[in-house]
Amino acid sequence: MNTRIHRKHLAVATGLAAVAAIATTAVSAASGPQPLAADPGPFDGTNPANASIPTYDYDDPSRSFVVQAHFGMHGATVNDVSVGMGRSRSHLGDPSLLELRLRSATDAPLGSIDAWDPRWVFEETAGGGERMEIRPGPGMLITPFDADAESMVVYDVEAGEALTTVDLAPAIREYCLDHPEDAQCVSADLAVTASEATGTGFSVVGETTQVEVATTVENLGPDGPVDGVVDEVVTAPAGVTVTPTGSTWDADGLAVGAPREHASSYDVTCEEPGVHTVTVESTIEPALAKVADPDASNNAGTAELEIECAIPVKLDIKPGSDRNPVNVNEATIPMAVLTTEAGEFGLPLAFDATTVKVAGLRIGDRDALVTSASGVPERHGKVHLEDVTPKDGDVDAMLHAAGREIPVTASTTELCVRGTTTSGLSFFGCDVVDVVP
Ligand SMILES: [Ca+2]
Ligand SMILES: [Ca+2]
Ligand SMILES: [Ca+2]
Repeated sequence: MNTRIHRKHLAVATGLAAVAAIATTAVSAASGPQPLAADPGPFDGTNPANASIPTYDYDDPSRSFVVQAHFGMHGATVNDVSVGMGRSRSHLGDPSLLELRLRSATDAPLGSIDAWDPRWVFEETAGGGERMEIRPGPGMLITPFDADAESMVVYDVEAGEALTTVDLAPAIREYCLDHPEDAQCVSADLAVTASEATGTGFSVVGETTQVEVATTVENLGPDGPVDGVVDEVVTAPAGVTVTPTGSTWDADGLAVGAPREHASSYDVTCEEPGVHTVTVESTIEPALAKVADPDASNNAGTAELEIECAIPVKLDIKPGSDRNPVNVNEATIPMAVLTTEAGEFGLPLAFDATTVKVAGLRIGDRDALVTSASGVPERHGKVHLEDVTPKDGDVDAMLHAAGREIPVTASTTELCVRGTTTSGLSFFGCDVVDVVP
């Protein structure tokens, strides 16, 4: 039984090697062709024995990626990634146990570094020798910093497999936000400066209307041009569904002082009658991790649009006639909004026509009614309640429109009605007409 097992991590051995390398350089410089006496150089005569303690150079631009992970036999779990303010030791001469493959934001290869595998440890053998063993456990990878390297594939060369892909972007983002002066970092205040939703804002249950979202983004500087990515997230209240539920678009090459506009379109389908407010929040952020946005408070903009979902109703122009002939000078066109059960005439909801309010009720062309509720009022200013032909026992709402005031023209093919019920819900329905001279 071996009672004196002794192991040391290769990193320690490597660290010592690095120190040895520095020492070697110093010796060779000191033993150069010029003797010290002939070239005093910058030596100021300070006695090393009582010289002040050297101060650490906090402005040393050197920095490194420090990745802490738990290494298993076939994978690694990353615990922490940071940008360390210090020089990464050289990987020159490291064996090809791990290959650390750096990738850009677009996954383009930026080169690779051979590195020791933190899982390898030396173990003393019974005969006094040493052998290398692979042991899962925690380990640290330190590589030179490169602000363009947004991920690092840790590849186990011997096993021929990738252990993990390390996301370096959050660490670069944090570092560049803290160090805008770093030559590798870029500082650009991206902002959403306007966001507006437009649309007709009116539809019926079971049908779809569009919402257009116009968003303006801008690079407020100081650096540019830079690429931004805008994320739009839709919030749909109960009563409507919106597709898609969001979108992402690129604002590439944003130069300082050159705003960029973009339009997105969403389909809003009414599920329940009533007024529903759809919200779209647009948020911009730099595409690259090395681009720091010093002010996050202006990165989002919100656009809202109210969608009025009406109850679709059955309108019967000239009850008793299927052809519905009207002429362009007709003073009074009779029409009825029918009381219906859900499913009747293919309508999704039941409708009680006795709840029709005459106030605000308008009759006319579909587009004018949908976009601006423009049409003519009920000609007599009242709703005539009666069970129209064909009589089915349900009381309907008889209305009359002044056709020449709409006006009905030779090209009119349908007339519609838009109004509200006594409970405040909208309704909408259309019927065909056959315009006769
Ligand atoms: Ca900003
Ligand atoms: Ca009819
Ligand atoms: Ca009826």
